Amino acid sequence: MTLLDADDTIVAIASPTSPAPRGVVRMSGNETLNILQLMGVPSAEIRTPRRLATHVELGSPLGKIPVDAMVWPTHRSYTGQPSAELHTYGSLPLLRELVDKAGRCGARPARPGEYTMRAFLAGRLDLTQAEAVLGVIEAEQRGTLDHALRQLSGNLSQPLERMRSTLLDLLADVEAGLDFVDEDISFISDKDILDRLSTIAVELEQTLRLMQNRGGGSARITVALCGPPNAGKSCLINRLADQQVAIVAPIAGTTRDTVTVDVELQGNHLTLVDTAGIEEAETEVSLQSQAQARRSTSESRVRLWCVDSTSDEFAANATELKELAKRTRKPQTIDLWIATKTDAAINSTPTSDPNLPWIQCSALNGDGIDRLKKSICENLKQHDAEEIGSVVGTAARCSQSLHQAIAAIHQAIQLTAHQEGHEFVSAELRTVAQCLGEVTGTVYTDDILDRVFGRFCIGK
Ligand SMILES: Nc1nc2c(ncn2[C@@H]2O[C@H](COP(=O)(O)OP(=O)(O)OP(=O)(O)O)[C@@H](O)[C@H]2O)c(=O)[nH]1
Ligand SMILES: [Mg+2]
Repeated sequence: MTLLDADDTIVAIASPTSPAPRGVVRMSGNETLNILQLMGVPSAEIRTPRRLATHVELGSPLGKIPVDAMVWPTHRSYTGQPSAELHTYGSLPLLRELVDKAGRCGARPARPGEYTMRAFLAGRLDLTQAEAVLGVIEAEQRGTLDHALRQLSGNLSQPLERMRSTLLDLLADVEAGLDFVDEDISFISDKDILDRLSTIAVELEQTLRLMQNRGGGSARITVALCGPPNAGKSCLINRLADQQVAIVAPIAGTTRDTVTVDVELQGNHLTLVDTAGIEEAETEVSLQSQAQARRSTSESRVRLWCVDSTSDEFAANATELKELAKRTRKPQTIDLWIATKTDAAINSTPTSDPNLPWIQCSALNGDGIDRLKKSICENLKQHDAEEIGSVVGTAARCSQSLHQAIAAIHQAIQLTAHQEGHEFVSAELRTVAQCLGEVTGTVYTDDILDRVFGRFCIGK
């Protein structure tokens, strides 16, 4: 993709290629209005954004088809160019005919991501936001979608731009001094440089970490059910999945292999994992199933720690599990505490540890199950809201630039600390500014644009 043909008028089908009641053909470029006019859409006189109910003649055998044309006649549009959308029946052959007709009237077929690239070139979006558009299109679950939307609203580029701006101020101060080196005038002290650099370094490292956390963000979220044997884990997974996926029996040690099932809870695509009850392994089979259970427990994003509320050992089990949870939790882990079988609890459920907010439920009669589902979703949402994060593509593209920026900033810190001369410091700062600019797209090359927009589908 080169920037030179950003003035051509482009056309493409913008709706999914699967059958749908409505389909959309999108056009962008300076010739949009003329091309529409040639297609029979009376647009020559349009001066402000307008919706027209009209027809386009596609010739025999299709004839005249009704089209809703949305027209943006000036640069005040998504792409920063005159543009239009033709909405009609969602039939793919018909939409292709419409594109062909636009082609015969002077438009050329759009390449992947070309609309979003034009929005970027027009300054409507920065590069991380352009990638967020792709993130929104590709999002399969609520959390990923929320991330993409936050990135689209600038939550990643704004802090990076702020850091870059702080850095450019610093660079200006350092370079101002270079002209007066002979007179021994300094505009900024080494201590001041070090303080400002350290602050940016910390922020950059944090941004990189958060970005990488999100690296696997498109994978399904796993929710493990764990706890002692006979706690009611298998019964609970069946209830949550609304189907019989795991064997339930009164014998402790029923579940050996982990059992998984995919479910959707309020827009979250989750994989539930039933695990073997935690116990001392005495046989080879038990050794293996305990190892599997441990792996699932430590790798899962959400852990439902199940404790039998009818058991005399409730308190002891809870204490033990709490220790285990603490030892195995990662920064992203969500631990929820489930008191099971409440339908059969004789007294009110013992909740011996006031630090653990127990969710009381019965897989048998369904009590508390909705509360549990809600709690899983709310916790996921709250955790996601706390992350800056980025869409997966941005993380992959930008990690290298951020690594380079961090290396250069540390180099600048070393040079300053050893009083090596501000001209060397300024060269490193320029590298940092360049790398940060590449992330947001303030500094870009055809190659970067190819990498970003080449992953889009045509019509976006
Ligand atoms: N009353 C009542 N009994 C339950 C409930 N949930 C499970 N049970 C019973 O508890 C016993 C054990 O249930 P499971 O779901 O197999 O327990 P588990 O935790 O998977 O056990 P392991 O696979 O051995 O680790 C079975 O007899 C279930 O019928 C519940 O909510 N209420
Ligand atoms: Mg089981």
